Amino acid sequence: MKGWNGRILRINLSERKVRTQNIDSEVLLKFIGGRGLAAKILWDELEPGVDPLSPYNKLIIAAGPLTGIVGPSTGKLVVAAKSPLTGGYGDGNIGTMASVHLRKAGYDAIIIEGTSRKPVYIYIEDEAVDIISAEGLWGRDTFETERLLKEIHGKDVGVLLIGPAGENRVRYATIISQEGRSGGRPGLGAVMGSKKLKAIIIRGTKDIPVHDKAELVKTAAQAYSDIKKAPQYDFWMRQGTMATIEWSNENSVLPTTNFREGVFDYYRLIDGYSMEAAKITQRGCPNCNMTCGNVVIDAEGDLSELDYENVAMLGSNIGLGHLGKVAVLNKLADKLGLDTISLGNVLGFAMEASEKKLIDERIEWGDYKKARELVLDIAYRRGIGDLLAEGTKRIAEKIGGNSIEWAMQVKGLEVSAYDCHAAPAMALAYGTSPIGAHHKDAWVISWEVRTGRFDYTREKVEKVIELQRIRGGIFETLVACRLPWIELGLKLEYYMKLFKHATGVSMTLQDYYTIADRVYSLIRAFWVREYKEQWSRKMDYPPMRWFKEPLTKGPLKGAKLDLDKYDQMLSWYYEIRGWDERGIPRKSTLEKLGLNDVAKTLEKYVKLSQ
Ligand code: PTT
Ligand code: SF4
Repeated sequence: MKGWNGRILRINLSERKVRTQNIDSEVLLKFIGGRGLAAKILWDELEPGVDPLSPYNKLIIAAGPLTGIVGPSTGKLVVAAKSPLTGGYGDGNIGTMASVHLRKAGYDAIIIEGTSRKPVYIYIEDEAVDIISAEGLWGRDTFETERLLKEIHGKDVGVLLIGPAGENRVRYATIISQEGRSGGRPGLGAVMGSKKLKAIIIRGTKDIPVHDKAELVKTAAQAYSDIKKAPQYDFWMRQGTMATIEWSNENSVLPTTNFREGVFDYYRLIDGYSMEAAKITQRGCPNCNMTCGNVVIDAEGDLSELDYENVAMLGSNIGLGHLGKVAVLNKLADKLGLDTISLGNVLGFAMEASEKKLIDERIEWGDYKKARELVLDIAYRRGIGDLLAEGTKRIAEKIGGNSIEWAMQVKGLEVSAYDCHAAPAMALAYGTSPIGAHHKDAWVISWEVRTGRFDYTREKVEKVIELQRIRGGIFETLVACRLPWIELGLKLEYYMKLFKHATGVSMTLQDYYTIADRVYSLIRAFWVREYKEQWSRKMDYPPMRWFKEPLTKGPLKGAKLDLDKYDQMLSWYYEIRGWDERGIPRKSTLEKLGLNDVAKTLEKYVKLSQ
């Protein structure tokens, strides 16, 4: 079958063995690639209950049929594993030249298993795979490591690597590429570190097989042109995701002081216009004509690449209204390999815990000097940093009080930068995201702000599911960036056309929704198999702060969520998905989605409803 390479590279670091395996075309058609393929491999191959930081966890790096081909923003890869932060399925999406090189080297995915005794990195050049000592690289930051590796292997390679945070198994360490691309929020960097794997370097020299190259190039050219013609294109090129700071503040969703509030008095000092004043260049992922990585000079005179999430979480959420200083914290996170969203949550949580005297450390809101120190302490697990490296859920369990209510996480993964005191649909999106509280699967907030903040309707639930099907299903399995579609309105039909020209397989949007639902139910089955009888619908609840503590400032002062009404939305959500009242896929649903084997296995762990 064209469109896929049909091959996986399997590398066992304990045994230092490398082999390639063919992937069944049936599996590719059922799961497509990226997240779909990764979830299928993890379900099939992981023993339930394995320690995510043990040799028995597997790190999956998976492309899809659009990855690396000519087409808008197709330079993306999915990284996945059992998460050390949540204990469930975890993945992330990273823009990197490694995506293009992986496909050109002749693979659709890499499975890394086992653990090396000593630090190593992997060098892949088409069929040749070397496991090389990384003794001289261990301990170095991600920027320096990438520079050194490129000195050895040349610039024409793709690089995925970890920093000290991943080496020290910080539970929200990520995988970094190209000095500012980061993927794998649920601790995928820690998984890599636990395998003593510092980096993966890939060089591919072949053509990516496609079904109809001429039609593919024609469709891609039209799509690129539509992107450039979008009315918002020029403004996007100026501010990228940073424009969201102003929007979020206006709509009272800008996370402020650990999500107590949705407005920040100093938002102007960290918004897209402040960023423009400090911007010196922009960069981005391969094959993209709307590059959104805005690079500014930080308060220490270094370069730092800013996105909305980074600035909201390391700015307003910790009470810091100084863009240059926020940029320093962001640069450190990139160099050390820490997820900025969880990091901003942890710092905000620590500041609140200090204020409430639940920890001895004194950390004031907006205290940049202390925050900077803590970022380093977390990455190296020094002093209180060792506790903070565990993520808000585990810290709350340790320090007690009612802190679990304001540990802003779902299933252990910290929430992204949208406050939900007055956004029930967005709260549901966080609650039901397949990796814990991340906005990537259903950024429903902009639709919700346009259509009504305070109602808890079935329509909202349907919208969340529609977005999950498109964002979490289509984009995460084709593996392409979703921003051309969301931000500049590129039509979804383009992706179906690109898929057809790449693979020769025709699919309607509806067909694709079925695949998305299959992947969602499979991931849910993975979670349930891990948690067994401990699984309950409460796992899908957002943080209690949003239900119990109203906003005290801004135009929506007094707003908070209603738990009974949220529960009603959750029931509708389960009903539409074909899951039971516990949020567990029904046997009939699994069978309808062609997951009969999954149903059989899952039944060994929990009683399935019909
Ligand atoms: C993503 C999450 C996001 S989502 C942001 S900013 W965003 C944060 N970025 C971080 C960073 O940078 N450095 C760091 N050390 N940690 C960071 N953590 C946070 O990680 C990212 C873009 C963005 S920028 C978004 S929305 C879109 N996300 C996509 C997605 O998830 N899927 C997809 N098919 N396309 C997407 N396009 C956009 O990609 P995670 P990236 Mg990222 C500095 O990885 O784990 O999914 O978390 O990959 O290459 O950096 O691109 O306002
Ligand atoms: Fe990467 Fe941004 Fe382009 Fe998406 S829009 S591919 S995140 S540079």
